[in-house]
Amino acid sequence: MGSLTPGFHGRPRPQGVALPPGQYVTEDFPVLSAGPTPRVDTATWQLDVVTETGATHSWSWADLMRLDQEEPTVDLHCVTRWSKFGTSWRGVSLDTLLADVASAADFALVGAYGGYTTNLPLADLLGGKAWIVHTYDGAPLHPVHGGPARLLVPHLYLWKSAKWVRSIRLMVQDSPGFWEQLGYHDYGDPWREQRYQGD
Ligand SMILES: Nc1nc2c(c(=O)[nH]1)N[C@H]1C(S)=C(S)[C@@H](COP(=O)(O)O)O[C@H]1N2
Ligand SMILES: [Mo]
Repeated sequence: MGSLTPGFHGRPRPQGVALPPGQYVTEDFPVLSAGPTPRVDTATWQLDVVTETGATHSWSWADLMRLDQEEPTVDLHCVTRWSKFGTSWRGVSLDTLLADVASAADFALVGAYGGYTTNLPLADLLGGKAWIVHTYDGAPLHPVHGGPARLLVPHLYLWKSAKWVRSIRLMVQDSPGFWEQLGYHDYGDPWREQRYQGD
C-alpha cells in the first residue's frame, strides 16, 4: 500500500452518505417488477385512502397536483443488494396527504395498479419519511419505475415503495403484502439488514 490520499478511494461522495450492510453502489437504475408494467392514464388515475372504519378519501391526478409539492433527494436500497445514492424526486408528502384523514390505525397496506401490495407501520409513512412521487430527475416518472406515481419510502428496502400506487388501506392490525407473504421481512430496515423473515 502506498500513502493514503484522502478522497482518492472510490468516487467522492457527499459527507454523511453511507452504505447499509451487504449493499453495493450502482449508478444504474435497475427495474424490478413482479409482473408486467400497467399503463395508467393520469386522466383516470386515482388514489384512495381507506381507513379502518371504511371511510374513503380519494384524490384525482389534479387533486394530487394541487397539494404542496416537495423535492426529496434520497438514497435507495434494494433487497437484491444494489443501492443508488442521491436520487431526486418530486411529489407529495404522506403527511400532507393524510393531514385530514382521521384514523386510529397503526398499520398500512399499500395497493398498486396490477395488484401488488406491501405493508408497513403507518408511522413509517408519516414524519417526513414518505412521498407519493410523480417526477424523477426532473422528468415524469417512467412507467417501468412506477409512473405516473409511486410510493417512495427510502428508509426501508425498496420493495416497500409500491410502484403504480393505487390505494392505502389503514388498519388496526398488520397484514402482510405480496413479498412479505413470500418470506420477505415484515419491516425491511436496510440498516439492520432485515431482508427476510427471521433476519
Ligand atoms: N407495484 C409494484 N411495486 C413495486 C414492485 C412491483 O413488482 N410492483 N417491486 C418492488 C421492488 S422488489 C423493488 S426493488 C422496487 C424497484 O423499483 P424500480 O423498478 O423503480 O427500481 O419497486 C418495488 N415496488
Ligand atoms: Mo426489490
